[in-house]
Amino acid sequence: QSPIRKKLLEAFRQANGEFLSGQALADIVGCSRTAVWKHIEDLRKEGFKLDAIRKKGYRILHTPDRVSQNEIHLGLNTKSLGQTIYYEETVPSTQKLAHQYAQNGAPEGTLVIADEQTEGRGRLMRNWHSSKRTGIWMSLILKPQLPPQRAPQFTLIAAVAVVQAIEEVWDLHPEIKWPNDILLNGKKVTGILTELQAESDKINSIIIGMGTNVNQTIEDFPQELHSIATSLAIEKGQMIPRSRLVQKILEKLELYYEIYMKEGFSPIKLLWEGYAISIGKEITARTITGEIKGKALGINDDGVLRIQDHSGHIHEVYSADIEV
Ligand code: BT5
Repeated sequence: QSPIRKKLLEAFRQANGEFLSGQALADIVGCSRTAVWKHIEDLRKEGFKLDAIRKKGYRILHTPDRVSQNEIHLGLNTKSLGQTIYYEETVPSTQKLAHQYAQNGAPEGTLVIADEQTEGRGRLMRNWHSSKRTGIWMSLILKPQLPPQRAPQFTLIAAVAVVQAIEEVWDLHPEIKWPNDILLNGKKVTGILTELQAESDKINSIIIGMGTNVNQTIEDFPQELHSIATSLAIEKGQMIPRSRLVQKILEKLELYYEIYMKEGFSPIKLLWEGYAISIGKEITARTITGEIKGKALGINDDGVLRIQDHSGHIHEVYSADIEV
């Protein structure tokens, strides 16, 4: 992504659908009018629709439903999250790629996003179905100066951000199933996978993988997911531009990440509890070491789930699959 392209898109964003003259654009981005024209031609090739009217200049009429740097940067209102974007049409897994970028010194806020994943994964190496151009498959790199034990909280911060983004952009009302599922009408619309590169006492990078089903129809999912998965389009009854949602998720995540770094986990916890299902209910938690049945009391200040079994004993569960 050239800096000129980024400035150009930012100028169009600020113009908010109004015309900008070729000269004004040239001044803003600091290049010649011919160079501006070339960039505009490139945008057209990528599916942007631009009006060009003599004496008035250019304006953007339509942005394509793609999730490459251009579409995301046009209208992105963040300081650091998503300011660096690596977009690929197809990758095995954005998570895997983000690990590599993080290792090679990618700055905080770097986003890795793809239109398709051929080996998308969930927790415990499960598969994450990521069909082409239908969803948001992305991994975000953060570099908080924190001890590694704080990492699970990032799944909950991300969950709050995604829920609020979906609420604000599409007026749907998702719920969170601890620790990492976002549901609409009881079916999974988003899964979150938080991973770490850390030393014993400090985090180097946190990699937050977020997979959201956006424009799938039910036939786009494999049979085994029909009863457990849904997409925003299925719930809303209309197709949805993915880049808008990516922007909103990044904006919300930046906001709550900042609050979290300043004020700690308690403000996030409050919000999270407002969206959580299964708190206060009888649940079964399947962990890798066994099953715990009991009442979900809530999460503690580390984001750990507390379950009281029938003998009254309280278990603290770091990761599990929950059944209500
Ligand atoms: C998750 O795991 O929910 C975390 C998913 C994270 C995916 C993102 S996409 C970008 C980044 N790159 C990656 O490679 N991964 C991350 P878990 O809680 O283990 O749930 C996995 C289970 O969800 C599977 O076993 C299926 O039952 C179900 N599942 C698979 N694909 C799904 C989909 N597209 N929608 C809903 N459910 C799905």
